[in-house]
Amino acid sequence: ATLEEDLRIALQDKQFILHYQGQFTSESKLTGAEVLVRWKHPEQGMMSPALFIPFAEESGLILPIGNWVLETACNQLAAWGKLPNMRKLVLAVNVSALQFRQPDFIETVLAIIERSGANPHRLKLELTESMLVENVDDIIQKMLTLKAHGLGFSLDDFGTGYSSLSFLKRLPLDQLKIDQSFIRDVHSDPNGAAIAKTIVSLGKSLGLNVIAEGVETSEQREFLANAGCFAYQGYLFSRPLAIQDFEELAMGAL
Ligand code: G
Ligand code: G
Ligand code: MN
Ligand code: NA
Repeated sequence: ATLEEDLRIALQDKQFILHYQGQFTSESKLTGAEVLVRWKHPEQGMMSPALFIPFAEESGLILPIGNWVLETACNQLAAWGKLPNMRKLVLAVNVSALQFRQPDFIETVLAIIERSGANPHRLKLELTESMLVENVDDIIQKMLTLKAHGLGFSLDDFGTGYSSLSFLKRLPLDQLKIDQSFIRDVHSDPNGAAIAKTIVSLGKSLGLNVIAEGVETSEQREFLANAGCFAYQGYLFSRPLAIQDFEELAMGAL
């Protein structure tokens, strides 16, 4: 079978699952998670989205897959809404360019939220710079509409694209996510360290929350804290976890 056929079957047979990677404050308090899709392939085992998302984007299958991800994340949020330890957690969902560009993107997102009963204030959408360069006014309008319903926006992989500062300033973002390539270099490369520091202060001067991604060592964490970054995601804190493991983590059992 072709990859496209396999992906269609995967959708039908519910072969996708979500993993949850915690996001933490400088006091190591859990504030939420990024939702990361995996494909439980019947023959090849757990398959990374890095392998199938690009193809899903090309074939358009990212639309039903993306809807499934959003719906599953929203159902989770709705279930957590009833649990004291979980109800403040925010879920960050990756949105691909093709999804965001759909004329009915807003209606689709709002319908999923409505159906699930999730609190929209607990939902954050992760966008990347490359998807925001065309039709900027239209993009801003879409973001504003969803923000009016309570959703937040994070700019993923920040620093790897080509955003100008004036462009960044126009976007109604809530958060910048420093790309892990800069975090990795913080102690090996003075330029990496300078870039990470610059992104933190840039984000702050734009009034945005800044989160560092791919934090693996306590040295990196310390460097970031000194630079004024107080939100972290990375293996030092937690790997992406299956739902049961993530819930245990959130309940303080891990
Ligand atoms: O989870 P990580 O292991 O390997 O993810 C690899 C890539 O796949 C990352 O770039 C991540 O943003 C992307 N990704 C993970 N989950 C989703 C998803 O639900 N939708 C989209 N569009 N991308 C995702
Ligand atoms: O592109 P995006 O930023 O959405 O994808 C996040 C990716 O980063 C996922 O593939 C996730 O598994 C990976 N990731 C998260 N934390 C770490 C980390 O501490 N180290 C490394 N190497 N990868 C990480
Ligand atoms: Mn992401
Ligand atoms: Na990222």
